[in-house]
Amino acid sequence: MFSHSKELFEQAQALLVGGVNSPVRAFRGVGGTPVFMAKGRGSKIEDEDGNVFIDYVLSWGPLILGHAHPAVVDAAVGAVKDGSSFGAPTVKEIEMARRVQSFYPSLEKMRLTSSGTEACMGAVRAARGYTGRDKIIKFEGCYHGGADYLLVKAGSGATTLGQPDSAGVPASFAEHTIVIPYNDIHALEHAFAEQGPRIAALILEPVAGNMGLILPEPGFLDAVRNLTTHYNALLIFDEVLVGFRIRGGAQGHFDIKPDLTCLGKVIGGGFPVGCYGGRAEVMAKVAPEGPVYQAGTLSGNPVAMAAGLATLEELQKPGVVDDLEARTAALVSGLKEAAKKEEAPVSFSSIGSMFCIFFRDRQPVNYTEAMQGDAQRYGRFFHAMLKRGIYLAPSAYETAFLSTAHSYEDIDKTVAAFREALKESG
Ligand code: KE4
Repeated sequence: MFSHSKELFEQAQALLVGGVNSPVRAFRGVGGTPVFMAKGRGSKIEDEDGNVFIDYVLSWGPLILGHAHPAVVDAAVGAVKDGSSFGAPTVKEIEMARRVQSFYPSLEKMRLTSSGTEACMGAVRAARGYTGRDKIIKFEGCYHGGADYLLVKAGSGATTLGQPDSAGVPASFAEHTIVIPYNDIHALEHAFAEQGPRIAALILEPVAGNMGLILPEPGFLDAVRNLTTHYNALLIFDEVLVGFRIRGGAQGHFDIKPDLTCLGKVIGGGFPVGCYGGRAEVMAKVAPEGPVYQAGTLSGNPVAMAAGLATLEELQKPGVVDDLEARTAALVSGLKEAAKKEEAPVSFSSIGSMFCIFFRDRQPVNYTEAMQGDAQRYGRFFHAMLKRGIYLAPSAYETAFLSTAHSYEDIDKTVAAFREALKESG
């Protein structure tokens, strides 16, 4: 079933570290050989052996319209025919900023980048530049990309590989990073009581998607907002992963206004992208207006802007998000029913067009509880689903995504495969 992927993986490992260009793709969290993908269309993705899968990874979130959506393909091809990059301002960047602001009014001013990592780095640096303070608070299991001082108790691939604190990061680089458990208001109050006047910012995933999908407990985000305001620290919502997958964003859904927001993934339509922005007086600190330097050769790239604009345009059409969320809810309720019939020790979380299956009898509320899930069983389950044509994240610590291309037929097939895979992986 995967003979060509196996050959290709041999070749890849001779040249590319771990045979991949991002660790979580290496299947270390589930065992076996990574599947080399050849093409995608709609909800389906096809590997180099010709196997076709219903795709719930969707490039880790960006492909909210599914693979190769005609509007996105046309926009990107049209843009690249006029030149792929200029290193100069373009109209598309203004259009993207306007579109982003229509979804996220809290972004009074913004800066486009080429990755979520750069967006998070830019936001933290702007916060430090604006406040003149050094300390930042992050939460265990939240992942904000690859900046040294954020790779501390990080989720996603860092946790998948069992290295939430990366090697190669000098202790001095992380000494200003305060890490506390997600959803732990008491720990939050204590951290601020101890360090409040020195805290530049608190950065968090308002809905955590990198230790599985973990929702904020009632009152948690209010506490985060009240404490940052009280101590004049800035609140940064990292919505790189959940952005545009929850109506109004997590900030709209929970009605909490952050000072800065980080975005990415969806706004690039599958091309490299990131964005950070927020209060105008904070962003005024960023070069060339202010002294906080941040730059990028391909920032606001016209091809990524065209693909992202086509994506957002589709999302804003009447009924599209309603339908996407209805299909997500239908899938999750089908999975829950199947799990009940199998009396399997699994729990689920979902919001907007995302969901997560935990091999744990209760939904975790923080990193420690997420780590108590049965990761070995998830590995067996992952492969049982894979051979039934369902492609989930090759890690127990990620989030699954739907696209507008996922059909009710896909959903029925997924639920049927799920029931079989539960039995097989037991
Ligand atoms: P990128 O630098 O990968 O574009 O974005 C970093 C990032 C920042 N913030 C959040 C909340 C994120 O989820 C991410 C990246 N997400 C992971 C998957 N959960 C990317 C997949 C990978 O690393 O290969």
